Amino acid sequence: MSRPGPEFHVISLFPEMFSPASLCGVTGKAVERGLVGLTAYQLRDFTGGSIHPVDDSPYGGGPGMLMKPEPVFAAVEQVSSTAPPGVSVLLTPQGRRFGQKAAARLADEKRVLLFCGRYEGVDERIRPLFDEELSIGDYVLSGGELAALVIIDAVTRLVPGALGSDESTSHESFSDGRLEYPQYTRPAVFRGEAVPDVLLSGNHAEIERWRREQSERRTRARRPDLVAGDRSGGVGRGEEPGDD
Ligand code: 4H4
Repeated sequence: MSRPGPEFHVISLFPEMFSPASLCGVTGKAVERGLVGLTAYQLRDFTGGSIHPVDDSPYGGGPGMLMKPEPVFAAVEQVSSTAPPGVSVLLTPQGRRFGQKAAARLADEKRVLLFCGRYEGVDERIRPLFDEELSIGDYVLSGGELAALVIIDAVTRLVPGALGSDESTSHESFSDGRLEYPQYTRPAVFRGEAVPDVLLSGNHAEIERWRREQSERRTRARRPDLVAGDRSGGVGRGEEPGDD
């Protein structure tokens, strides 16, 4: 069955985090309507039996545990062999920063495999298994599952039909490398603050001009890095820094 969006295949120690009930709103509806696919796999099912652990202590000492390579290879190789061709992503703080451009790129994929790390990270020999490593930000989570949910949501809302017919992502923040302009709804005056007159004028050319100007002003004030085209985000495997 061809669908407008990708099949997401998530490998995790907590696949229950990806149950339809967890995906509310736009993303949950998109899964229910078959616009995107979502299958979550329990990593422990790929250990060859309950006596085999998914983690072990690091060689050379150090805090915490690492994810062992065997179950990860078994899981990724089996899932990749049964799914359509696509991209495999390791979620880690050490990955390239995930951004709107990456969301648009992944939305065009037939299949997106997301591996959710846990513990203190993964055995280094696991990394080459993946096409790319992505991070949702410079902080350390307890697991990659929340990062996977962020990516699934950001990608799914870009899939044609996922948003209501009268909604579009073209005016949204980051869609053109700029932050969205200020928006207002009724009432026209709230606690003494009025909606800008231009938005009530019905003059669409003036409204468009005002919105472009406000978007530029807000971006310069809050995210000068976007204006300068600065790509100082996370760093991928030996590639130029920056989100994509
Ligand atoms: C991986 C924690 C690696 C620590 C993890 C390390 C993120 C993130 C995340 C569970 C896993 C953490 N995933 N964006 N941020 N030893 N995942 O924090 O490299 O510091 O995507 S380590």
